[in-house]
Amino acid sequence: MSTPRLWITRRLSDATLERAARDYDVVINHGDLPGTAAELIAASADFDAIIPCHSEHFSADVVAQFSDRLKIVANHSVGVDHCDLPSLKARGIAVTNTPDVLSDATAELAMLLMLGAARHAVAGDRIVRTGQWDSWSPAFMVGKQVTGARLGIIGMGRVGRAFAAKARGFDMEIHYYNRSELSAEDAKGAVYHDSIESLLGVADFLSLHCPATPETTGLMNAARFAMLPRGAVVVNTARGALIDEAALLSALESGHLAAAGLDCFQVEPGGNPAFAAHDTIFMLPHIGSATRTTRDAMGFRALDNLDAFFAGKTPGDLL
Ligand code: 8YV
Repeated sequence: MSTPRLWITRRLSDATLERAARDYDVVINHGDLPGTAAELIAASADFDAIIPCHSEHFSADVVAQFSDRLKIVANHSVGVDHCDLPSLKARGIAVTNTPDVLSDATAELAMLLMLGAARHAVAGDRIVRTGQWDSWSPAFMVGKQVTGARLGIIGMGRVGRAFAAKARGFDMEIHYYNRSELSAEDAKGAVYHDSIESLLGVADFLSLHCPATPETTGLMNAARFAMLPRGAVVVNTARGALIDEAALLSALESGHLAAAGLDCFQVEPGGNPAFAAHDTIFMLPHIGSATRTTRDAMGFRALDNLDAFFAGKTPGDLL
């Protein structure tokens, strides 16, 4: 077989691009803008493989217009909610993702968001930075202690477990909801709840680590925010679709929730402008996996999947 033609839709890490150029007939989108529907459709006629990010949307409508040339979509992401998997499967297009390698980086960011939200990072930074720090008192910027508190995790997959591991370093009491109970070896003492409602009742801190699917869209709505203990802190490094943002805002404005730490939003890029007025919301722009180490590992994992596919083997992360 001649060298497969590969389209890389975004500027991945240098090491990834070098390896891709060594092994494939590769075209890289150095402009680094998200691939449009028209570009994806055109690429399906010119390339055997695409490495996209979550910024490219393989909707049913787009996939229906694909040519037969495209054989594999090797995602540079663990989340695949941007891909209509049944449509891609029906077209005989293989789809892979990059699990495991971003779990620690994402868990680190969840920890940053949890601590920052709990301890007034937004207002504290601004007051010092803008020269408005003109007084101090014992009652000043009193936050919520993480050490020893109860942490609820929804979705105890790889990232959820990595976050639990870091939270154990803060002596947190870990509770989780997952579709199935973990083995004792994986749970490491975390308490299983067989319903989200049961988990919410004990979650002084709540962190979301489940994928966005039709079932999890709007998972945290007004009724469920109300089930959290008063003064709870909510962290989301998974997907914006999991949270009803208007309900989150109401829960913060009413004082029922103390704070939120968000790396994901319903609208990305951009986020929710209504959040900007709230110091209780510590926000980052979807950078959970954005460390040098992890970007290389994600790119290499996507290339490992491609290499296996074009060698006639089953890619390790075939979905
Ligand atoms: C990535 C992510 O930054 O992997 C995912 O699902 O959401 C992020 O960690 C992004 O998808 C890179 O393509």
